[in-house]
Amino acid sequence: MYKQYEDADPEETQEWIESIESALQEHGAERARYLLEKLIDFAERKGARMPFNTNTPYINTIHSFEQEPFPGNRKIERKIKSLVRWNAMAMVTKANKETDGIGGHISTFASSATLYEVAFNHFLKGPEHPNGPDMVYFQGHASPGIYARAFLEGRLTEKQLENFRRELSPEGGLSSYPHPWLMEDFWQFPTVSMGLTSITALYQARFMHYMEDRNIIEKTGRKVWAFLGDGEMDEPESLGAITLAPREKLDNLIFVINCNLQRLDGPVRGNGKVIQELEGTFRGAGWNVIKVIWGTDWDRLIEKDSTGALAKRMEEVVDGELLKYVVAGGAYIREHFFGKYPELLNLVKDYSDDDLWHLRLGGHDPEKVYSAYAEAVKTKGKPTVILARTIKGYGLGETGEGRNITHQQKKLNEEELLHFRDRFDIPLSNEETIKAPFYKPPDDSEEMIYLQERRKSLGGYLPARNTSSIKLINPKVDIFNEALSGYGERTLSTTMAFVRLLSKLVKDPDVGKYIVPIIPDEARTFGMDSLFRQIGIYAHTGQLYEPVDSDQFLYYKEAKDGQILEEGINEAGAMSSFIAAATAYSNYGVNMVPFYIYYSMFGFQRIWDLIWAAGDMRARGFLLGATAGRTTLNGEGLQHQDGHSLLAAAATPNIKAYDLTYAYEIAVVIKEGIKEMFQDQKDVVYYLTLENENYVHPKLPDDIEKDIIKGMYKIRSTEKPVLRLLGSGPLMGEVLAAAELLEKDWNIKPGIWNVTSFSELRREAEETERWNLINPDKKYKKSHLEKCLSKNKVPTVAVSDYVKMVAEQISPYVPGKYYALGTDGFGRSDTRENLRHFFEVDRYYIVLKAIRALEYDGKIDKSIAEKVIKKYSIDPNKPSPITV
Ligand SMILES: Cc1ncc(C[n+]2csc(CCOP(=O)(O)OP(=O)(O)O)c2C)c(N)n1
Ligand SMILES: [Mg+2]
Repeated sequence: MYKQYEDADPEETQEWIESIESALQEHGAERARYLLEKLIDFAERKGARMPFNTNTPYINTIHSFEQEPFPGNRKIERKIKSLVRWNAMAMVTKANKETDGIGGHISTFASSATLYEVAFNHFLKGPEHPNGPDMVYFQGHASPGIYARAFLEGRLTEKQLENFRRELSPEGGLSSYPHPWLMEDFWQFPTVSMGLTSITALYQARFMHYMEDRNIIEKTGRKVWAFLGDGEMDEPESLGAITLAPREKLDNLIFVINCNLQRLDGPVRGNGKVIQELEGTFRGAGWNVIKVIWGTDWDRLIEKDSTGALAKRMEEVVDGELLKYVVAGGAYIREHFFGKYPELLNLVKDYSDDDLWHLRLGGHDPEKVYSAYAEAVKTKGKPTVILARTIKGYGLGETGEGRNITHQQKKLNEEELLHFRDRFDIPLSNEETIKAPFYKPPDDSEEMIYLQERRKSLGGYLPARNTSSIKLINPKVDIFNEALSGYGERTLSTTMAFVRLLSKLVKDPDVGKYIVPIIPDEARTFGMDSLFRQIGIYAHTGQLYEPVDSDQFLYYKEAKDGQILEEGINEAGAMSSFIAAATAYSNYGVNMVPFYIYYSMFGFQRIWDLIWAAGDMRARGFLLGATAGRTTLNGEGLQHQDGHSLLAAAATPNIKAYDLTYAYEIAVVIKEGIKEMFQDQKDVVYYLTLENENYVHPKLPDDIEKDIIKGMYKIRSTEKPVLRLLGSGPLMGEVLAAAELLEKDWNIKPGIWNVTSFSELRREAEETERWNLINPDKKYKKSHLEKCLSKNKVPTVAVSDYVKMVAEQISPYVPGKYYALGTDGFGRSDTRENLRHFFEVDRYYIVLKAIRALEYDGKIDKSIAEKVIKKYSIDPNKPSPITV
């Protein structure tokens, strides 16, 4: 390294350098590396402590003499790239000229055009490739460039480009960012919530190994490519999971980080060097790191740097200053970069200021980018990250290139358009240019023929999402029999009932193999350890040790073909695995059925953004929030007790959420979920809350299966309706007890309903109401809720172990006054009984609420409520659970 410029004994230093030089010349780099490692090892053993350093010098990892030759036609590829650049820029400019403020990004793709074009022309395998397509995660806000290329390829029309960010226009438009939900046969991976690309791509690559190791798919060398921004790498999810990749030997994974050194507001690391920082982090984690910093123009200077002054200067200059060079011109660069040392000034004495300003950087040099990709795809046993230095807003002229405001630039003025046209040789007249038209050469032009041939030889166009349908054989009906027929006198929790069902499902001869149980280190909590032995925990390397419990029947069994994904304490990673499995139907053409079971509180609250992305990605699978319910999980307290995930679930468009009471409900819902997602091919995710309270589970009553799915079924009706009680999940027990008290102590007999899903009831009621609104000429339709409750305007009291808003979702659609009891506020640790009393959802509060509801309706006298309070010792001075 060049940090210690002062040398106590230069002669001695020179001797050492010469020795290594001769080793390099005579025996090559491998031998030189060996010698250096030996020396370091020796010095360290003798007490010379080496400073820890994960960095290499600030130069390209691949030296010019090691470069794989570029096989393409540079001239034609430049033409194509220029056209893609132009159309991408024109698309955003037009959209914003027409509708000011519609937004879009020009400068990001301008910086990464070469990174994408080299990949498209030489590396990314398409859907018809015999080995199967690569999976490509595009940097979300580089979408204009990806659309522009698809336009040249003939996949998108001019009209579609015109309607960029105008998806509601009658002819259809293009979504702002990659959204499979909105462009289902185009985009595969939603990437624009920064941080999610890295972690989901990592687990996608890992899931590919899982599918190969379990012999569900063949190993054909498919790759996962993730194109990322350097600013985006600051998200904890971007770096938080990177150690997984070397550990799992994911040589199918390639990250390409577009290091334009800028994010939205300014530099990523003004006072440091983001490329070096990322290199250190990735190398430390065990990745193959390829830095592509300098273009071919710099090679000559680097070769001539006999004094090491250039290397030293490259090392010391910070990103903030490097960014200044982009905008300040050649004279400034000569003075401030090269002017620091006389040897450096001398090095560039033959260069004009203009030459200095236009020395090309690595990420804009196709030959450098090509050789990095070529090495990445050949690398065995570990993942590769390419750190490519680029310029944000490259080619946008003096107002846009490299400026801090460049990210916000949404259109080009006339002068800038003309400059852009000249810089990239777009064959348009001045008159045409200023209208920013889309431009596509004739199909028989050399560049169009080249572009089509390249994609054809790589297996067709990308991005492309596979929408072809595949059918899954039904699980055998008898799998569900046990849960449906109840467990007699035996008490058990819904979690246990679910686990019993899951262990039967994995044994099903047709479906079992495709079930993917995913757990973040809570299998024992949920009583799932029996599955360890039964189906094994997936481990790419198998089990290299004898587990401490090997003498036990249920030992911790890891296996190469293990079925369980045990992700450790890592909900974000586990959810990323879920996403990979839940979209395998599209990415691999195989229906995998993930069951991701986790501590309910650490689901929606912690990783909702990933769940949202799963929705966008059209995931299909089961999420199971176990140890759910604010008062049902009793000892754990505030940070563990989930009383609101159902609210988040209700707000996520394709989540079907259920809070279930009895084992038969679980069986009915899972059976239906498998049918809906894996036979009817609907893009929904089922979310079930599961609890750990033990109670008796009866047999499935007749004819209620459809009602369970719709969200509500009748437990008991009364001859003369006076009052309704709605119970949900484990609090059904309190509702039933309250009904008994009402009858015994107060001679009131309520009707009782079990609500399996407030959100499904609400959705259907809302949809029905909408239909009625816009169809005044048609016969009035009734929602399930209305059909169940008729027009009976008796008061309703609904109880759940969640915040009141969960039950209140249906209140606009319930005839009569509606009252919800719920568990708003921070949790506490105590017994279930005390907690339910504290949160005012126990049987006594339910009775009180019911009595008061009748009183408000003028049905009974106020004095009764006073008696209720007295009889059940309800303390009016008890602290409120909702005030903080
Ligand atoms: C989680 C999240 N936060 C903020 C944003 C808004 N955003 C969009 S682009 C951007 C800057 C991106 O910088 P960088 O990753 O360096 O990409 P570049 O455009 O420089 O290639 C920001 C902050 C986002 N998309 N996602
Ligand atoms: Mg950036």
